[in-house]
Amino acid sequence: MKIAAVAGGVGAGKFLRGLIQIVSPTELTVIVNTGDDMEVHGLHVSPDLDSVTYWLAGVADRERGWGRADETFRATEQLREFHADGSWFGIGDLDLATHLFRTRLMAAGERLTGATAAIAERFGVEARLLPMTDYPVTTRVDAVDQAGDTLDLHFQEYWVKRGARDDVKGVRFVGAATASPAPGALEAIASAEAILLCPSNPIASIDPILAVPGFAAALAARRERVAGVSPIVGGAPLRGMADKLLPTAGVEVSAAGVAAYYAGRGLIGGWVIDETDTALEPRIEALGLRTLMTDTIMVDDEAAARVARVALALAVAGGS
Ligand code: FO1
Repeated sequence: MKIAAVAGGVGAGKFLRGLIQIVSPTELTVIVNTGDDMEVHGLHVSPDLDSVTYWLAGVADRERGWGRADETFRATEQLREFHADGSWFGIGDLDLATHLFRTRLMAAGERLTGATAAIAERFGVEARLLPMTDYPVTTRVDAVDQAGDTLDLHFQEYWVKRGARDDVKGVRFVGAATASPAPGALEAIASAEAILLCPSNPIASIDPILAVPGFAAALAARRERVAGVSPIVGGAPLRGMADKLLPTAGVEVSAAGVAAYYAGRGLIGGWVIDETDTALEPRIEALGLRTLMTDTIMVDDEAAARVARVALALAVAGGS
């Protein structure tokens, strides 16, 4: 069965690691957010692509969520002693090898799509990983600091450098309007029997993908076969900062709020929610969505496989 998945970083990685316990990874194409990509120390860093790669390869740090297991940060510690620009971003020593390899490939003329495929292949990842686009697209956060000054921040400056302490006024995806989907991405959505929207941050991870012309229409054309997993459980994000960003788009921080956010754009036919959100089911069904409930907390691969099985069943139940 051909499957396409639309993904951010850590939540998506955990979920996809579960998915490949129950389907052949060779059937899977993952379209990944690159709005968080950043140049640090002259290197092209793609946090969400790397998170998905590491989770699928079984080398992710399960506690931290991002980066590699058994990681050290000696190079970053040295860079901090140098007071190097960008050294607030904690690049692990093993992770550094990925960025060096990617940057070299791209300097030699490879596009991000080709570099991503090469990295995935080196990690033994059998799923096809695609960046959302080969064009530069950057997620910028318009914020106000405690002194009342306005800030225009790269997403990683907002999240990592400043610890999400600023008041967010809006999020923009610079470059998205003139970008094109990576080769093969729209075709993967068009030909999949099931399309899964991973439990990722709707504003920071999924919206950048939807901002690239073509993706929203491709999903809408297959909406009955698109099932999403709520990243919000009991009114709080599974992890990350969705609770801070959703209100900026006028979205209620609940499984029903995020369902409405996607359904209002005609993007999904099914929505998986956590058992603790049972009371929200009538509201979600009133949006015209099929729902299924399970324990969506992905404590291990087995739990993630259970969530993936439910999402897959919901997508396939959407018919042709
Ligand atoms: N997240 C942090 O909270 N602090 C870091 O220093 C940090 C470094 C980092 C390096 C490489 C990488 O692939 C991810 C990294 N992340 C770090 C995670 C990242 O900022 C976010 O989790 C994602 O961009 C959100 O999807």
